[in-house]
Amino acid sequence: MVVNLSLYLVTDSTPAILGSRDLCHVVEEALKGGVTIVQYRDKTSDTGVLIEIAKKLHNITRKYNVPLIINDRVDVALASGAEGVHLGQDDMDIRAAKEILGNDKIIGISASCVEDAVKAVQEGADYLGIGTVFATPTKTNTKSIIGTAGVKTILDTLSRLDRQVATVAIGGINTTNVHRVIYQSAAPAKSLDGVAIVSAIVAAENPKAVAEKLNGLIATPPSFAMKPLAPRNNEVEALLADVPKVVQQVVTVHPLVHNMINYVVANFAANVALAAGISPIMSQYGDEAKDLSVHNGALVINMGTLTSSSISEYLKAISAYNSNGNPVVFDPVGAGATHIRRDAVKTLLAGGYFSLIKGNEREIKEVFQRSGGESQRGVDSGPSTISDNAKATLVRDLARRERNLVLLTGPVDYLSDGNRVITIANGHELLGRATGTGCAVGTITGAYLVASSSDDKLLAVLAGLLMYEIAAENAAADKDRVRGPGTFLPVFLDEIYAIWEKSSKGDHSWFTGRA
Ligand code: 3NM
Ligand code: MG
Repeated sequence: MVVNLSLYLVTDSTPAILGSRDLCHVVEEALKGGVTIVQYRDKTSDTGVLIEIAKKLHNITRKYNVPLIINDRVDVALASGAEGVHLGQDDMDIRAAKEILGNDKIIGISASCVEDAVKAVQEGADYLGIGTVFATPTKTNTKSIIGTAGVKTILDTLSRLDRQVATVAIGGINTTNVHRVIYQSAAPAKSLDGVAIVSAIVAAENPKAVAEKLNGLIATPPSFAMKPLAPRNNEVEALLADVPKVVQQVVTVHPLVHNMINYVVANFAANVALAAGISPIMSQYGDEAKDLSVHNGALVINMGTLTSSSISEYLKAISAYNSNGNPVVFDPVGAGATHIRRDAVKTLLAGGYFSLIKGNEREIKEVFQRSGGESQRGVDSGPSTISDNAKATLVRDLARRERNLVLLTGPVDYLSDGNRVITIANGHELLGRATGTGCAVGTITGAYLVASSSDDKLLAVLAGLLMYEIAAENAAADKDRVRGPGTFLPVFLDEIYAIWEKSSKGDHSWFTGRA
């Protein structure tokens, strides 16, 4: 049976989600909004009531030519004439269910790990519900939170089996994250066929409008989608040849960068931006992003001075920029320092798509572990000790998993789009002696991501980084004026400005032989 799983509604009759509304009415509204399959999930009602409601729901779903699936209860599915059942790992096994229901009914299975998923496919499941993607109040007794990375691992394994089955992801999916769930969970040879949703539709004030919105999002590719490019033979030379052109382009465009940046470095980052021909705005107020994101600008999330209200403000802003397809840079400052910051990293990675994640070695490691969900290995402790190779693998794996760019900064920087890994040895030791010099890289790279017209987003970040680090080298070389960190900073700004001045005239001499 061919079933359209693209927008899979799972019901919930509890007061916390349904409220005092009529379930049949909510389901019909959702069907009007374009839900493609409905599961009646009711863990508390008695059998008689279950069958009665299932029959009513079935009358409605039939009008819309949409299959009705019953959660857990093969008997209720049979009695109500529903098109199938959805079984958890602790419910009746597939073979027994098939014997009772016959072969033309749909059987869906919940899976939260590769083993469960493979077993279900081998036993003949028609589709899999993969989750829990994100922690959700709708189901708190979940086996594990697997994130989009966990979904991707399962899809990747399924893609190699002989028998192919359809899949939906479930858990905490809503209009703000549906795009990135579909995008980031896609394995090279297998993507989700849909998403399963409870509260975002059932608890909505207007279930029809939310279903319509979700449907529209599912049908259009995300505007932030990034295509990693295959490395060319002379990759590094080819990239470097384009760097001064990108710098010139940014200078011409004069892009806006919205910085949600820590208060220690806000002033310095704004000065760097101005010197580099970038228009900075510093705002911690998430709702302002709605207005700011309509301009062709970038957003920088720097959690250096996190407060109890920061996360919700960040999420509002990320959502606004994500829906416009404008770049968002994430600087997870001090990611592993406290449990609050570790949770913040998880929440932010679940809540939106980042075009670029930029951090030092410890921060990038932390992001890699946190965002993989509980199935990832534990947190490393102690000072940074990984080899050059391990750093290259880390940035490549994180970029591949998040389908974005990752920049690990240090004496040597590592930049990857998931295919290519570029190392950059430019810069100067004095950059590490003054605060804000790392954070300002977020502002610079955000500006370059939004202003570069190249399809190659890695090139954009590389150009911004090289401009910045060459300016630092130029400043440090000015021995007449620079005696240490204090005198370095103003000369550094002057050198950024000098590159701006040259680039605005099409003069690329600042770059020749410097990278
Ligand atoms: N099953 P919401 S998570 C019913 O992980 C259900 O198998 C899950 O609700 C699983 O869309 C879940 O409101 C609840 O987050 C999903
Ligand atoms: Mg169950």
